[in-house]
Amino acid sequence: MTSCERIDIYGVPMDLGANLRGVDMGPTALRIAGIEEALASLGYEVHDHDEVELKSRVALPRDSSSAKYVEEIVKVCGRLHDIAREAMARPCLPIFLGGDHSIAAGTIAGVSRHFRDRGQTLGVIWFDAHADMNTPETSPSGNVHGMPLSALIGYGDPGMTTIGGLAPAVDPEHVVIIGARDVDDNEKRIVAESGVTVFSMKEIDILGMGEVTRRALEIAGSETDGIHLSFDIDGLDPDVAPGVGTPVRGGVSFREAHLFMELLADSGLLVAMDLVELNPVRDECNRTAEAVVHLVQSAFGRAII
Ligand SMILES: [Mn+2]
Repeated sequence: MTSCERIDIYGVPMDLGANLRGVDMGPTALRIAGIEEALASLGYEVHDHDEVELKSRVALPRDSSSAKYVEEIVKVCGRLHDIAREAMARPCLPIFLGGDHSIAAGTIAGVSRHFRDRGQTLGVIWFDAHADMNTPETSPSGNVHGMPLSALIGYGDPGMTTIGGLAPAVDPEHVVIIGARDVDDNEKRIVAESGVTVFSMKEIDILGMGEVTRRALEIAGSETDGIHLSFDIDGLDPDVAPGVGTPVRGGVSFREAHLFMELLADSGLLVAMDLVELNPVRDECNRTAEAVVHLVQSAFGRAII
């Protein structure tokens, strides 16, 4: 189970960081798939705060810079920092429904700030097909959803790296990426020099998900006071999760993801979660959202026996 009996859900329908539109409908799809009821059925007190208000790209001038829409994204992330910090102090376990992955630059900064104010440390597990460690200089696309993790550890756009004012937001020593299989060439250099630990699909294949999760929990959880899971749905194999903007073949299977979530629940270390990059436009009758809700239940302690 988790550290808290209360779960607060926030929808963040932001698609400014992604290339394809549609992830702004992610929160709605997860609600239709029954995320609130699924968590309530496990005995949690669940509060849904509806959508965080933000501008869609329709309301903004077209941006084709090396970090598209970054000014607006930084504003939204600043608000998410405050929301996450307040939620942690409530106390509750916040779940942020994206939206594209750039929102994690705000949510994780806010959760980390809460811990730091108490002399504590936050670990991060970044479940993803990508490393999300580009900077405006290295990114081939300029899409900011490929930059939040590097921003959290101090690389990249000055607005993105200083959300909430305390930079870097997290210590790379306690950051683990799981499921990576598509890392840009220039991004590889940042990954290597940053000090984060990466368990790519190769390690998952060789070691098995059980051992990878055990090691990940050790790195993100043994010298920290809790783990923020930033779950990019594209980390799952496209056969399980077709409803994403950037599918990459050869991903984490349903069974592997279940095992990961169950072991995370067993650890008791989960303190906050992002569920991002769900794109209902690409989905088949909402089955990706339904699979995700099923997996989330495992992370919150639904046991087989
Ligand atoms: Mn991502």
